[in-house]
Amino acid sequence: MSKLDELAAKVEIGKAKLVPGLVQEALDEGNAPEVVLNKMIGAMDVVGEKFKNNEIFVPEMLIAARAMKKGVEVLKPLLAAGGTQDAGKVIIGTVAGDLHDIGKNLVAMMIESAGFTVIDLGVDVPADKFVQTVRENPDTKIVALSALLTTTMPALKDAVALLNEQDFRGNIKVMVGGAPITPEFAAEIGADAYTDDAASAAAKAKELAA
Ligand code: B1M
Repeated sequence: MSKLDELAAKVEIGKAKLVPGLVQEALDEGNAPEVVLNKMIGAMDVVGEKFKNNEIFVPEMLIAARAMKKGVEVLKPLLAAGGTQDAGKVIIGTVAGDLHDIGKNLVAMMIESAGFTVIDLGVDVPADKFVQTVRENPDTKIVALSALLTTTMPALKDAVALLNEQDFRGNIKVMVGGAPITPEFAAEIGADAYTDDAASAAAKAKELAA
């Protein structure tokens, strides 16, 4: 079994203590950080499929997520080896009712490495918290919202709608993303941009803030 396959297998079964070492070994074998990250994302897709098929349950999903987070910690300095220039301020969070944060954290990390100052509001963020945080940070350039559940797509819609009503809306851009979100849905709810992964989110943020 290759080191990458071994890593994926350990992420799948949530071996948080072994995953950082395996990430390092995969890097030492010459695999690019992005390749190692994508292998772990693939492992989480397998976890999701097994959950959908009732082969595993929420606790197993949770320990797999913990293991992946440990692996991402090893990759962070390599993936986020970005510029130091101040591209502006970005407020990010996962919308109300949604506790998924691995993708949001990756987006935050890549945006930060693109030179932005990131205010991460965490998960389960009520719509008015995004508004309040923009008011407290009038130099905000972008608000970035993540949603991972079809059941929290309405919360994403509500948060964007609330942002769209504000007097400051002309001064900020709103970006959305997450597995169930589509470019069509993003346009329909009045967001300025949709991207489907963390690297393209960072590139889009630079474009929007320019
Ligand atoms: Co959840 N979960 N989960 N879960 N979970 C999914 C999302 C699911 C697809 C699994 C499945 O059934 N196949 C399914 C959703 C189905 C649906 O809505 N259609 C699901 C479900 C049902 C649930 C619960 C409802 C289960 C239950 O309780 N019965 C529950 C809900 C809890 C809640 O949020 N209220 C739940 C709970 C959990 C855990 C807490 C156990 C755990 C999360 C832990 C954590 O995040 N700290 C968890 C996990 C781990 C998953 C899976 C297995 C993995 C998610 C993940 O981290 N992926 C997931 C299945 C899957 O994704 N394949 C699943 C890796 C991550 C890098 O990808 O987050 O997609 P992702 O981020 C990507 C892109 O989406 C994008 O960039 C990232 C890649 O670069 N992106 C953005 C994300 N945000 C972006 C923002 C942007 C731009 C791009 O701009 C602003």
